[in-house]
Amino acid sequence: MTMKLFRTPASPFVRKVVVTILELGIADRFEQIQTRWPHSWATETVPFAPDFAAATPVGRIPALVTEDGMRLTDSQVICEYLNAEYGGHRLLPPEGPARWRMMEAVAIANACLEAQILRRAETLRHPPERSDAFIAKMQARGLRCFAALDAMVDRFGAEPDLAQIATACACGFVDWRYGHDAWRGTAPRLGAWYEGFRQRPSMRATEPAETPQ
Ligand SMILES: N[C@@H](CCC(=O)N[C@@H](CS)C(=O)NCC(=O)O)C(=O)O
Repeated sequence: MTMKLFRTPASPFVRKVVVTILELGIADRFEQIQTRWPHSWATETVPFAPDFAAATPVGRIPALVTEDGMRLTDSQVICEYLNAEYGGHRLLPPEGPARWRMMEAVAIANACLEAQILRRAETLRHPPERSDAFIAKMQARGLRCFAALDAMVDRFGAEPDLAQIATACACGFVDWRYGHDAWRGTAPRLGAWYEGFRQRPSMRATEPAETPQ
């Protein structure tokens, strides 16, 4: 039985999961199901296809239904599940100081992604509801996260791991959605590292594109 992954091409959280799948070499175990999101997703509950509604009570992507029917609804949980059950913990150690050092970067990269998506949702609102102050707050949070990740680049190893994957997806999303953000100015070493990591086949195969509405 295959696992079902609900996805869109725009979501950086989905991208984290798909890059993880490709790096683990387990793509043949998944059926990837596209979901549709009209721009009103930013403020309203949009109609869900029945299979997506059955897969997640949260109504967000990524959502995974495992081979034994478990429903996992968060990209970090999904990546850790795949790493543990199908990857022999190759992308994140199961315990010990090395795990927590990696998780320190993972948490910052995930917060950076969250700020980018909250900013996107706010941008999709129409004036006068849209708050430029909130958008600026999310932009500033993202830039602080990039600066913090810049200071962690030295610990990234030659082999990919979940910290690098989450970080690269944050860099990729900001370039795609907010190309005018000067994040490389505050994070030059991260920018240089990303130029290498983005050439990996897993990253090239998951370049973001607009979500079907
Ligand atoms: N913490 C969650 C965040 C997932 C998330 O925010 N997904 C967005 C797309 S990038 C979504 O589905 N938004 C729809 C909504 O909030 O209604 C994760 O890591 O999976």
